[in-house]
Amino acid sequence: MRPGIQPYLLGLKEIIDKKLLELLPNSSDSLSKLEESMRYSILAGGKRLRPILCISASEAVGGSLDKALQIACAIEMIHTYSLIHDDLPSMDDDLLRRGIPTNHSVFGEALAILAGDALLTDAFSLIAREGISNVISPTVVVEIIRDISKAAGSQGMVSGQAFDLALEGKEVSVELIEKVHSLKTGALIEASVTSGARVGGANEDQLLQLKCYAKYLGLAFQIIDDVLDIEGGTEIGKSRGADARKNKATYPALVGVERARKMALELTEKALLALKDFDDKAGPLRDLAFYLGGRKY
Ligand code: GRG
Repeated sequence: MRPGIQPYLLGLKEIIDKKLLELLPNSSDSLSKLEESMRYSILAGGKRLRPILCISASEAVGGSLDKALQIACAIEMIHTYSLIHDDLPSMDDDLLRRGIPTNHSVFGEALAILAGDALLTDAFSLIAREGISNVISPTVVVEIIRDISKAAGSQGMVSGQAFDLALEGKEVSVELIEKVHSLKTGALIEASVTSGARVGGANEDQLLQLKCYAKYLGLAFQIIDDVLDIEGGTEIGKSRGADARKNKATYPALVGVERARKMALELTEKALLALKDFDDKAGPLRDLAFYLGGRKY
């Protein structure tokens, strides 16, 4: 890993956190439990991987951080909604997320559902506003909305989650796991990269290459996530061993931890290869692939 990547990630995380705080609704009404519940999960932390990917993809094609920042934050809001809903009693029924009690354990199930709904909906409003104020061309904004809504909805993350729930306890093939992962996790990661690339002014070739990078990266990320569910320590911020307890179909459950790690490494190499035509501006994207392929949390 390039020595500068940690400060780069930390620096970006700080900028993203500050902007998220600014973008979240904050009425002076101290009774607004909904807003408190939204802030609780957003400010609980997280690696901010998707917004960082969005910004780094924009920079890789010559775009600026400032222009991509609001879109990047909107994607993090969509990701956080998915985590809140994923933890609900009717879904994974988890008590710990990002190292603290899950949203519904603190605010109750109804408010957790609403906080997720509000984060998802507000995110699209924030994206649209970038077009209205002409920070980004309205045509590009529409393309971004199309990419992100497809990735998050019934053709992406939501259907991946539905498959995931339906497959609990069933025997599945590696191909099927891959399909579920690419919908549940991969789609939003891909949209984070393409959105950033669009903001930065990517041409069609660059978009295709970055899509390819994101596809491999997303899969490697998910495989390592499954491995960490078995091997990770408290730093993973959620209850370890949850996949096995719920009889979830995962790579390490099917092919073993060692083979799963090897697969993640191979995918990381493919992700890097997809960037071969990019210059040094894609350095952070390359470093992110290395980092994710070997991450410990
Ligand atoms: C409820 C519509 C709906 C979707 C849920 C994203 C998701 C789909 C479920 C999360 C469950 C899970 C453990 C997925 C595997 C990989 C993943 C997305 C992990 C969480 O993302 P990170 O590691 O989390 O980027 P942080 O907290 O760092 O943002």
